[in-house]
Amino acid sequence: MTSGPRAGENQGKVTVNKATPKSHSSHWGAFTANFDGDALVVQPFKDDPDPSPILKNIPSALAHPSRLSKPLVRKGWLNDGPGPDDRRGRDTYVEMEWDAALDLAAAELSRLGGGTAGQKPRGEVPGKHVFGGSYGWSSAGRFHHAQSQVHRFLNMAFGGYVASVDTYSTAAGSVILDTVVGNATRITREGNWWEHIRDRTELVIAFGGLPLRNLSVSPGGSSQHIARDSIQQGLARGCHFVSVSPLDDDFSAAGNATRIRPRPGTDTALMLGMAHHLHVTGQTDEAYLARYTSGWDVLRDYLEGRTDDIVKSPEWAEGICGVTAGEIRHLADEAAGKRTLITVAYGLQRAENGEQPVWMALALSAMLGRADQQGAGFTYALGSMGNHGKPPLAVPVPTLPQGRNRSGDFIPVSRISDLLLNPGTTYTYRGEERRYAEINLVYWAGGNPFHHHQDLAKLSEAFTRPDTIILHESVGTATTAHADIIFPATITAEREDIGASAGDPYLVPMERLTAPFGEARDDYDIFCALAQRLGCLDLFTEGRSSRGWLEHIYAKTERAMKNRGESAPNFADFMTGGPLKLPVSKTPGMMEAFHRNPETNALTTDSGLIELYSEKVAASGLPGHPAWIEPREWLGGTGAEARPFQLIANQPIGKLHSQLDFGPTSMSHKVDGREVARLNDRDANRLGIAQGDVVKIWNDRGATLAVASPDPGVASGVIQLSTGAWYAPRHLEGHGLVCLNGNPNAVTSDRGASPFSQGCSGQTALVSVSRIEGPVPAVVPHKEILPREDGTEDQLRSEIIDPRGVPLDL
Ligand SMILES: Nc1nc2c(c(=O)[nH]1)N[C@H]1C(S)=C(S)[C@@H](COP(=O)(O)OP(=O)(O)OC[C@H]3O[C@@H](n4cnc5c(=O)[nH]c(N)nc54)[C@H](O)[C@@H]3O)O[C@H]1N2
Ligand SMILES: Nc1nc2c(c(=O)[nH]1)N[C@H]1C(S)=C(S)[C@@H](COP(=O)(O)OP(=O)(O)OC[C@H]3O[C@@H](n4cnc5c(=O)[nH]c(N)nc54)[C@H](O)[C@@H]3O)O[C@H]1N2
Ligand SMILES: [Mo]
Repeated sequence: MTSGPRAGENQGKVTVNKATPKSHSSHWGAFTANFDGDALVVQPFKDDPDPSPILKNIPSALAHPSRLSKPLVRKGWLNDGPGPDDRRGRDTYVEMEWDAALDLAAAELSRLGGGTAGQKPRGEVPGKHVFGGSYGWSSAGRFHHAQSQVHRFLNMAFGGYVASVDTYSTAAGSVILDTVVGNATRITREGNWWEHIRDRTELVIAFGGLPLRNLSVSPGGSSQHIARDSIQQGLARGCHFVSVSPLDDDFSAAGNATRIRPRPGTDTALMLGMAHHLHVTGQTDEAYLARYTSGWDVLRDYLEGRTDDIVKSPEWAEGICGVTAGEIRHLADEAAGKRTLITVAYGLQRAENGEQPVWMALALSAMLGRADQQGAGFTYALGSMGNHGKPPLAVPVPTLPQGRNRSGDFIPVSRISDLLLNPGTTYTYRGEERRYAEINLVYWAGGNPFHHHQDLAKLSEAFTRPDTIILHESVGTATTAHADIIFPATITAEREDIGASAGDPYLVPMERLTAPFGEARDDYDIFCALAQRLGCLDLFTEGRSSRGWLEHIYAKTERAMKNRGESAPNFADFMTGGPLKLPVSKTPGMMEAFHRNPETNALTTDSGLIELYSEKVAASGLPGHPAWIEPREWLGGTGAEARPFQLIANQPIGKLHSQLDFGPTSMSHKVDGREVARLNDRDANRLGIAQGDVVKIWNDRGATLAVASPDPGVASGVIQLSTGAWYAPRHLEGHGLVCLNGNPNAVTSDRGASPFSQGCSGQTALVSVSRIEGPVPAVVPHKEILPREDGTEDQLRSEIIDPRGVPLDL
């Protein structure tokens, strides 16, 4: 049986034997850890063939000066109560005791309709003014997954909330694949591609490359990094790798690969040129196209120029993408003659018209056919996430049930600024017209929108609009500096959990390594304390403590193992027994089954086939087939006259997103604490920019500073600045608002990828680049991103009981 709920159970009660090594996990790797004196010693999981250097960031989190130890409340909110407030982002914060801060938050939740879900008036849409989308990766560990926790809490306290759909990772790509192959998740996850690359594939064409830095990460926990070995064994067997990318190091395994550098955003034209060549030279697999696809005739007409008088010849493609017609023909010929795998990284679809390169790559692989050959075909985002291309698991992994969201309202996740700025206005998504809700309360836990969203000046403006913003965070990020009530959250090292990721072969017990920092509490305990005040504690906890929940969610996996006749330890033994190997599924994946029999295993598309033409897409106003659509910001367009560089804002090598940006691996990739931007060496020469110069990267949306690194491995006209630096906007004489630390989202655009998917398009942006002359301001250290006030709580206590004259009704 489980023990009863104990809200705030961590407080002062934790004793941990710190010397014994314990099992733990992170999004970038499983590991064991123990203390040697005060130092946390992290050892990669013994069965991980290629552990990530990002593991070295972990000890820095334990007591970093940016950690939050007590609840904080924004001074303006304390003084004036809830309401839109343009001081957000430039206000100071006051420390409060837990009970007082929880009372404040509970009063505000109850003012906005929070309380026992069952007491809602009939007919009212639950939580319609509460935005709980709360996008973000938080930490590995499936029970303390902050996003699940906040969703569950809002479902229990309000009966629902305005949610978010899709991800910043993939939205344009997922929406199009859902439409034209029926299920984006299944085509991404079902297929043993790394094994095939090792043993069978003859040619891999990787749009966006196969960067090992990205493959170090799997959401929920990562135990085995197999990409490097698989690629190297494939190379040794004679498999040819072609990395199509503006950055040479997007193919980063040792060994020879061919590199092709199209202009960013033009891969669809390159693929159309290949397709045209295959078609006119009779190298298409017409039998495959007839049996497995619909709409080939429409795409063929488009290739031939029958619909728009433009023949999509390799010469036409060369004019757009900059790759010579000869190279395009050569690649198409090679693909037709070999067992070819085509993959497209997420990065390409995080862009305007991001649907098109994904859809066209699928079409190109259909034209090549080879349904019966393992190791040939199309797979989505093999180079983007460590758990793709591995066989799916045969048993379910633990997750926290989130309850039911009865609101039914949502936004496509990257519409956050528009939601807050334009309530009541309409937009389209997947062919439907929708309307933005009016939001009073934003509740965020486990994400950093001032890392992940684009056009951060616009987001800052959007965050002035709600009445109240409540946030759980473990460190003082730029998002905390825009919130009203901040609850300090523990990090995984300070609690128990279970690490798991779809497709990752191990279930990893995450033992507690140390006591919580200061007065930080688990997200679960914070929600328990609020649920208690709102009268929905039992609903939220179902009578379980954290450990009770862990036992409960582990039981599902344990049962499934036993049903298959495999042994599984009981919960207590599992938690101290190290990573548990899980069985993998032998059931054929979606595409394999479809290829075996497209009638009995039809896809869940309108036609049951791979759609090279889609009525749904056509009805949304886009061309109904994959097409070259000129983006607003690209190097071949008129915008490039004023802003001659294409920024690539890709994933950082030394960290996951903004997490542990202060850790040693992350810091080793910076100069003087500032993010580094790489640009082509000849471009740098031309502009008089030398290694180590600080440059301003800017456009009409904003500006950010970075340290220049000229590099022949970067395509001409491209400047690469990875995401992750903590946003630190400051007014600089003569320059306006500039992020001193090098966050690229100061300059990216938050326009939707298209009216169909409304996906994040933040991977690229046209910018100007110039060297900063004269003295350069220092970076803002992590610990100063959130401005805190000293010891004023007592003076303010009289003002904090009753923010808007609304009595606490408990
Ligand atoms: N320009 C541009 N922008 C991008 C991208 C890009 O390619 N280009 N990539 C996008 C992509 S793919 C993604 S996924 C997003 C990532 O965006 P996010 O997922 O928002 O980024 P993280 O830095 O992982 O933010 C997680 C936050 O949760 C906090 N946290 C960690 N553990 C816990 C916990 O247990 N409890 C609580 N309460 N908080 C916790 C961390 O301190 C951190 O601040 O960024 C997107 N933004
Ligand atoms: N180390 C590390 N690994 C990570 C993450 C991290 O933060 N750090 N984040 C994880 C997450 S949440 C996600 S979603 C995935 C993201 O996976 P991706 O989105 O695939 O990763 P990115 O690095 O943003 O993009 C991959 C590459 O695409 C290339 N690219 C960009 N635009 C174009 C284009 O128009 N054409 C071509 N041919 N190439 C282009 C860029 O050179 C870039 O390096 O990574 C995961 N892995
Ligand atoms: Mo992502």
